Amino acid sequence: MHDANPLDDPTADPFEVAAAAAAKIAELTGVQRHDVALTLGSGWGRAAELIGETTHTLAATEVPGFSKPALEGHAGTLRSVLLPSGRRALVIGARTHYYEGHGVRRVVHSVRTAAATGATTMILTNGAGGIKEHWTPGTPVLISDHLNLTADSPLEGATFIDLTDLYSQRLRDLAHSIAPGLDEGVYCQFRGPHYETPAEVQMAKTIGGHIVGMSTALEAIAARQAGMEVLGMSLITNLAAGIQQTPLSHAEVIEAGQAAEPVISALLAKIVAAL
Ligand code: 8IG
Repeated sequence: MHDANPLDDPTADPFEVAAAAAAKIAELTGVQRHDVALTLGSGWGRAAELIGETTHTLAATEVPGFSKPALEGHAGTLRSVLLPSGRRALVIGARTHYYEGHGVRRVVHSVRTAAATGATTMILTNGAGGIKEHWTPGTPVLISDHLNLTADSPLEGATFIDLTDLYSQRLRDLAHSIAPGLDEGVYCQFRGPHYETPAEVQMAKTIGGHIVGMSTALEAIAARQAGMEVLGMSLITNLAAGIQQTPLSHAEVIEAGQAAEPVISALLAKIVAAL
């Protein structure tokens, strides 16, 4: 059994669905506008508690266009958080991955909804594999740029969007001012859900990639299209296939995420406080 999703109607306008979702969030929370939005991926969840006071928690399924979570441990919630500054954060704990096969409109719906609530800053986080050997599991890395290897785009038709400064230099400078040792890397989005072969990891390295993952690039493009400033951060939960000598396991990824969570969540909270 499944509920109809308005985004599955090919004649629907995805921006109208996002506007309807934002209106629903305003109705259910009484909060008319949000200033910043955060998508919290594996390992980053605790940041929601550290950035401010959660005043409302919605099941994503209450809001038009959102999908049921595909993965246990990916809480399907949207939270409205009151920041100490008085600003409002929308915390998205309901990511739809490209590999779920529902199409790119569903993948970027949360980002478009965030923009429709008024958010002008989009913080995208994820758990990912590292190509640089010194990135031990638990290392947070800023995303400096991306390679979109999905062969897809959230943009439809002749929509030409400049991506030169997609991962905002201003926000990366801000992050560095809070965590001077923070490393940066180019994020490679693969389709997944399989992890890469060692040869694919070598390809990613050769073409300039440092981080391998299955989200974020498509979301970042949609955020830029919506006019938002983007900050991207990866938690390296494993070294990419062939860089590490043992097979990758989902359990290992979850474990590394849990161990690093307090540290990286505190880091992210400091960044949000400085926005
Ligand atoms: I966590 O090694 C996590 N997500 N593509 N490769 C890809 N995605 C990931 C990986 C990884 N680790």
